[in-house]
Amino acid sequence: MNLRRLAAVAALSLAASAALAEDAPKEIKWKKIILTDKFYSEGANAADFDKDGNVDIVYGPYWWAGPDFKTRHEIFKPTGKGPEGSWKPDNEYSRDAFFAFIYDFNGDGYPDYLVYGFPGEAARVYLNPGKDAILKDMWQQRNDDLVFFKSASGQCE
Ligand SMILES: [Ca+2]
Ligand SMILES: [Ca+2]
Repeated sequence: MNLRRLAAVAALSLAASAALAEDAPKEIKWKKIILTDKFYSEGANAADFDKDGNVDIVYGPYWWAGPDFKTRHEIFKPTGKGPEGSWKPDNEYSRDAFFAFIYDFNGDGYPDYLVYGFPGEAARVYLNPGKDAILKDMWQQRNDDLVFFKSASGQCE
């Protein structure tokens, strides 16, 4: 990239940052919502899984529908030895859902769920079944022929 182009990109970045700063709310408010009192995962994530325009939350084997997050839906059976398949929060790690990532792996427009188990355990992809089937907890586990990511050269990562 030549210096003139680099300067133009930097100027655009600064202008965009300034515009965003002017539109940013002056006061950020937080609302604490407790999804569950059980320990299922070290990570959580958010996406509009049912495409109703409201952000939903995924945490371990479940997702909660926004905007009130009161309805819990199962993606997979939790495997912890604690109550309702949970893990002991004081001396266990979640072995089946350590990290949670969201990506549309099959390109159907619905966000899918990539969950990493505890280091050394399996990572799994759960495909979002779509608007009608998602409320029936019909997520499909897939580990076979999905091409996860390609680099700019077309190589699978
Ligand atoms: Ca939603
Ligand atoms: Ca998808």
